[in-house]
Amino acid sequence: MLAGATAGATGLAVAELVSALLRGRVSPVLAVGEWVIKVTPGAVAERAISTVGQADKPLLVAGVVAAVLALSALAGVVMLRRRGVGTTLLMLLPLVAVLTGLTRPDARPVDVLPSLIGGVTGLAVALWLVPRARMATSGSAEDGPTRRRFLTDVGLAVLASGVLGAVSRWAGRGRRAVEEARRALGQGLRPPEQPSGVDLGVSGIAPWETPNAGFYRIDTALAPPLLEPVGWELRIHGMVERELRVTYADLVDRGMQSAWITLCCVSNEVGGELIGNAYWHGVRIDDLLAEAGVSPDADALLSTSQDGWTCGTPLVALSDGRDALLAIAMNGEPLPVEHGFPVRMVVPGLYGFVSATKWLVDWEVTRFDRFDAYWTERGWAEQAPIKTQSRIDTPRPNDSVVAGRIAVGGVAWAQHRGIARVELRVDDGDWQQATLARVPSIDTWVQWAWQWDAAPGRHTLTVRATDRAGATQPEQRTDVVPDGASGWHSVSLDVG
Ligand SMILES: Nc1nc2c(c(=O)[nH]1)N[C@H]1C(S)=C(S)[C@@H](COP(=O)(O)O)O[C@H]1N2
Ligand SMILES: [Mo]
Repeated sequence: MLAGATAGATGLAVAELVSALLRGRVSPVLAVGEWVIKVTPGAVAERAISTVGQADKPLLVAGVVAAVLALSALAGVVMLRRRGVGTTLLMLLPLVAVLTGLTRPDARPVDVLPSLIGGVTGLAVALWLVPRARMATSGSAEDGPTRRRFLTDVGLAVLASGVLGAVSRWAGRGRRAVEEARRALGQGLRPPEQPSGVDLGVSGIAPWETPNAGFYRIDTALAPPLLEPVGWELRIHGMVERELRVTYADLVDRGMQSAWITLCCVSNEVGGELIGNAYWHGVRIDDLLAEAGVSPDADALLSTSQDGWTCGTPLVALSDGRDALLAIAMNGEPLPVEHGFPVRMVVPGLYGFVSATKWLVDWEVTRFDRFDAYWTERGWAEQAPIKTQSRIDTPRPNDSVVAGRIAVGGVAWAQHRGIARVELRVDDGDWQQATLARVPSIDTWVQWAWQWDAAPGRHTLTVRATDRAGATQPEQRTDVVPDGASGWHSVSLDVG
């Protein structure tokens, strides 16, 4: 039991350490704890809270740790008789952590690493200690010294786990401090009110407002930079009349503007999901640039993040009156750390890699012929306005549906030009006009729907959109490199 529990403790400590080093929002223990909260019936949770009060969360965490130690102890005992069964039991623990972690909407592939590495470490410790435990308790004459050695090994492993645990807490302190600062800033914010008519209420279409937890994330950072608002500063320099240094408090004092803006990645394939729509709250970029006084010879803003990522944005797009924002809040919450806390850029109409710098710290007003930004150096375009796209969200490819009336629906986008029309085609039939939902501006995606009288057989649905400038999406499929995919999205399925 002692050998098993020690293995469990070591595994836990290593998992916590890996998670802290990856600056994960949740460690495996917390992920399991949050999952327990999620699946606990409300009445039970209510009773638990009224019994233990504010101690509910620490108790839950302690409970998860205790359960891991108890199950590892059991696994240790089982391993004495049936090694395979004991090992399997021990491996179930990290597996549960991985599975509960993956049910989170913000789950990423790297999130499996802490549990995996912790699990392997725990197993190694068990395979090392359990045979010694057997020797120490075999009842022979040499029991004394073997037992002492076993206990020394256990002591060392427990000590090592304690040190690792302390180091993990120390390594995770940056993330905790930043999350605390975020929470404090969130006090005055409220969730946005969704404009009426934006959601058609057709099941299967992506919700018009993308929740933060489900918002796609693209960046070059393995662990997100951790910046505290106090001490944050944006340096504005280059071809300007006045260099400026703007603090977080300066930004807040300038007064905020809010806008619904759909952000989208150039790597989004036709029909892809690297797109989301949020309510952004921030300071107008054109105001700040006007205050710095931009030289008439400049045509670009080179922005740099704290981790050295760069992007080049045309000054025209930042000063033609559109809602280009230095955003500090997303959907009524301070920016999530993964989405650029404390300050990022959002520019309607341009792909993220040329406009949406997260963890922003530096602005240089310059000329495109004087630099290559991060992705431009790697073969992507220098300028990249968003291409008009439309996507079928329902039905899904290869769904089996019954003949009759079927709701077909999805989203279409052409940020800062706006969507004028969405059309549907069944197989090689005529184009049919879809119904469009309302939108508050030309800067967001729009939901569309169309009623299909489906006849039995295999069918292919194809969608195409036309922007408000009158341009219809070309049929020709192009790759995402260098400036975004084009082509029509289609879905094939069987109607029975
Ligand atoms: N600092 C930094 N900002 C960045 C990136 C990055 O790699 N580093 N990626 C950009 C790209 S390619 C996109 S599509 C958007 C994605 O923003 P999101 O992760 O908040 O959805 O952020 C942009 N801002
Ligand atoms: Mo992107």
